[in-house]
Amino acid sequence: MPNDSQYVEILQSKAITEIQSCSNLKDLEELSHRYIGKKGELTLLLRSLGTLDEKERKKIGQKANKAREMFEREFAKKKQHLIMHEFESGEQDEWIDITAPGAKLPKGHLHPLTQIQREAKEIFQSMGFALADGPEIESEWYNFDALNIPASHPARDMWDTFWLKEPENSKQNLLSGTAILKEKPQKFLLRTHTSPVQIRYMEKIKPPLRVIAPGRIFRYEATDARHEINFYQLEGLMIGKDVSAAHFKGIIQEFFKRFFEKETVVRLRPSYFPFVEPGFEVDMRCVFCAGKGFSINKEGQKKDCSSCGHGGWIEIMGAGMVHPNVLKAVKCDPKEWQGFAFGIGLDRLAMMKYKINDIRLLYSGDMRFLEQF
Ligand code: FA5
Repeated sequence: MPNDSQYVEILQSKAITEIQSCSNLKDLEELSHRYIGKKGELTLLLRSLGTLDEKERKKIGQKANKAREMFEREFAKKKQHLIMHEFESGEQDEWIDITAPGAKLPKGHLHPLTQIQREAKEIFQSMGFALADGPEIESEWYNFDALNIPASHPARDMWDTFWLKEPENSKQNLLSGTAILKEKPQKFLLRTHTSPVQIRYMEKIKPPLRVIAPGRIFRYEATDARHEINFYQLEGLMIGKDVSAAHFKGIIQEFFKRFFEKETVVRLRPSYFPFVEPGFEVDMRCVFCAGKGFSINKEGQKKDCSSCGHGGWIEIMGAGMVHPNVLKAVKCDPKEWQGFAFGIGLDRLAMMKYKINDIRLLYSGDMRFLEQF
């Protein structure tokens, strides 16, 4: 294919002339196929750019892109004109064939995150967990203080927070709450995790208890393939006289098995969260690179796996044994009661289940992506 500048100009002028002299919609659509269809002349020209050296590619590439843009503009203009013309001159069919089979209406479906949340809820509910909910606008007390993270605690930096402006009359708080809320004017924020629901639930329900609380949360942080500023977690809490970390392991293994419908490779590693002691994080082996941290592309080149940040594992949840101070905050005696809590990243579960390699796709609203679920 000739690909010098002159050829681009000739092609552009030929295409525009043909559009302008087109007299009906059918011929116009054919022109679209001929120039910008899969094997169209402009498409092939753009594809052949890769064979040129860098300088030529840049020069001819710019011209070819402009030619395509101009084609699309002229095409849209002409189409509008022809539609109006056909409508005005009554050329459009004015009768309806009532015997023709009806066109199928496009059917919507639930967003993959809603599907994931429902599946996870059902599994935990079948294991006897109750369901709870909490507000997305949360007070500093529930989100931090009651979870053993007082104002001066360095762990507050673990959650980059969207703080809200203080209400004018802070006594008329948006949220009802504990005695402490009533005594002390509160700062408000977009909750950074679902853990405050632990406190809200234990204020109302006394142990023994087991509960889950799925919901939306917010973090003021940079996004990448694994991080969003707005995402979903599912909190879990189980309190009893002798609930141990072994119970946690058993329940979570059973959850994974039922959720992924196969054995999955997970690992527990020690971690720190102020509201549990000891604390751990649960990682799942990356399904994109099978734990290698890289993949080999068609050309045989090694490519770092961006989904797991090259580590081979994806962090799915934080967990641990509920800290005595958290139990004390809800007037529950830690000498009598103990238990575990966990917070699962639902988006990460969706990524692993459906092999979605970038979390941002879940929030893109792109129908080509969403229609696959
Ligand atoms: C917490 O949010 C703790 N509240 C979890 C917890 C609950 C620990 C109960 C102990 C007891 P963390 O910040 O690690 O922890 O988040 C938990 C999970 O949310 C992570 O494992 C990950 O799966 C997911 N997650 C965290 N940050 C993001 C993000 N920016 N985008 C998407 N998912 C995220």
